[in-house]
Order: sequence, then structure tokens, then C-alpha cells
Amino acid sequence: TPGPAGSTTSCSLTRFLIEEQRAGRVGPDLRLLIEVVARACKSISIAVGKGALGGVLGDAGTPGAASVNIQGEAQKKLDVIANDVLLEANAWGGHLAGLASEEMDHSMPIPDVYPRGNYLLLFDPLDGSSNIDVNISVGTIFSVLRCPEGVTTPGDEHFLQPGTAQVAAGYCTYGPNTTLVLTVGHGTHAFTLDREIGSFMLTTRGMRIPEETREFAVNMSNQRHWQPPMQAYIADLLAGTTGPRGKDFNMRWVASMVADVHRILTRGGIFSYPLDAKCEAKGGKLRLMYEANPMSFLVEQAGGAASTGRARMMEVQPSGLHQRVPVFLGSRAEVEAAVGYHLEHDRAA
Ligand code: P6P
Repeated sequence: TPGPAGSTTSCSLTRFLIEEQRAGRVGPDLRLLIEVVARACKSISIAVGKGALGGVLGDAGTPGAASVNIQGEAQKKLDVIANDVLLEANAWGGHLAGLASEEMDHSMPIPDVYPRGNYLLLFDPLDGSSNIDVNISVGTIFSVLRCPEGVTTPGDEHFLQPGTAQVAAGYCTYGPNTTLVLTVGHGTHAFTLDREIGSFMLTTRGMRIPEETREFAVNMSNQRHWQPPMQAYIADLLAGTTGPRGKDFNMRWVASMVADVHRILTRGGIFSYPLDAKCEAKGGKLRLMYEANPMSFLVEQAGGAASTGRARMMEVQPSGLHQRVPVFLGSRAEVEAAVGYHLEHDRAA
């Protein structure tokens, strides 16, 4: 029988999902969809783990003509490989009506040759891929929505649902170990890949983010480009015991959202990618549909908070598949403090 929160009786992802299904917390189709995504993550982990030996480091495209995605970012070979793995794995399963990827301009209905299911899958196939060539953790992020009733051939507009509509979300971090972190709306749980048997094994049931923290994650090189409330907030963190926060803080920035969020889910902290003068015109740096929303679902299910700095992330009504947003997520009390600086600034304006 399933152990209490925190316990990890030897339980594979498959067993965990079957027990969640028996408990009525996940349906059979969604259970199978998650298993398909997990299998694809195993394949991606193997490709990423080969490093230079796999001949797949570096930029996609031809020398001097790197391929660029809709984000305007140079694609890495592994970005393309990870995307192809997820497309192939999910095409024939029969659980999906359509899928959308950071690496594809538009969403894609499941090909007519296969049966279509009731879900929509969105993913960032390899987030943080600029870190691959320097052997720093990267990851796959995914989000699952219901396909609207009566829609048999979903288009981009059918994906534009708020984060609260997600039925599942997760990421797989490819680091010293490969760990899948998943929620189906009943807690956030971690599964570590046992490479000897090829199964994800439950290693943390019911992750909990500490309410308070002394650790923040932000790219400090953008400091001069931030809006005033962000400047004030970070200045007070840096002032430590000499300032209004009354405690000293530590900083971590991996520049791989999956790695930073995994650390925060594991030991607390606040992650922030705010608006700055460089990304303001685009609405932010990070993408709402397949980065901010799935991470926000996982964080909230672990007792944390996720905000745009002015509103709950998962209540943002999307206007575009690749829409960008400012992001504050992690330890609830610290996110609320950061939001306070923004709301106070707006009130005074
Ligand atoms: P910067 C990776 O490219 C990413 O999308 C996130 O994974 C990461 O948190 C952020 O961008 C890093 O951005 O500006 O520090 O390189």
C-alpha cells in the first residue's frame, strides 16, 4: 500500500500511477500519457548523457548557418533530437489530440493515421540547452491540458488555457542523476531513474517547499535593467542583516530553470526572472505555457507560490502559444515579499 507522505516504499512510476488511478486521482488515459512522456525522457537522458561522445553537442543546422527557433534562439542539436523524441513517442499513443513545443512555431494535431485522445501536451524539450556544451544540468518541462470538448483537430487557440486548467505537469532533470518530478494535482513527487532496471523509482512522495528561505536565484547581470521594485527588492536581499530583511541571503543561478527549480523544490528558495529593459517589450524572458505554468503547478502543489510579480501565475489568461511572462516562484513567504515590493510600487505610482 502507498506509504505516508515522504515515504518511498520501493515504488516505480508505473506502480505509483496505477495506485493514483485506483485512488481516482488520475484517469487511465492520462496515466498512460505520463508513462509515454517518462519513456521519452529516458531516451533524452541517454542522448544527453553521451555528451561529446554522442556527436550531438553544438548548434543544429550547418556551420555558419545555425538553425534558429521561433524564440530567435540558436537551436542545439540536442534541442532538435529531444523534440523529435517527444513527437515520435506521443504520436501513436492515442492519448493526445495535439501537442505544442518551444521548438515549433505552431501546435500540431496528432497525425490522422493515429487515433486522437482528449489531452493537449506542451513541452520545452530541452530547457537550458545552452548549458549542454559545458556539462551543466538541463531538463525537459511538460504540461498537460484537456482538449476542449468537441474539438477533434486542435489549433493554437485551443492550447491557450490558464495554468489552473492543467491536469498534469512535470519536468525531468538530466544532471548527476535523472529525476522526474510530477504532479497530477495531488502533491508533487520525485522519481529517480534507476539506470540498471530502466525504471523511474519514487524517491520523494510529497515534496514540500519551506515557507521561508535565505536563498534567491536571479541573473544579477541584468540588475541595471530591472524595474524599480525589483531593484529595491534585490537591494534589500543583498543588504542582509544590515537592511530591512534582517537576515543574510545566499544566491544561486544555474541559468537552467529546471535545475534552479529542482533546487528550490528540494530545499526552498525564490527563483525570479523579472521584466527588464531587454525583455520588457516581449513580455519577459520565460515562456508561460511550457515553462512558467508547469513549474508553477509543481511549486504550488509543493506548498510554494508562483507569481508574475503582480498576479498569480496560474491565473494568467494566455494570449499566445509562446507568450512570455515575468516569473517569481518558490518559498511562499519570499514570493509574497517580492510581490509586495511590486504592489507597493504600483500603489505609490
Ligand atoms: P539567462 C534557459 O535558456 C532559460 O530559458 C531558463 O532555463 C533559464 O532560467 C533562463 O533562460 C536563463 O536566462 O538570461 O540567465 O541566460
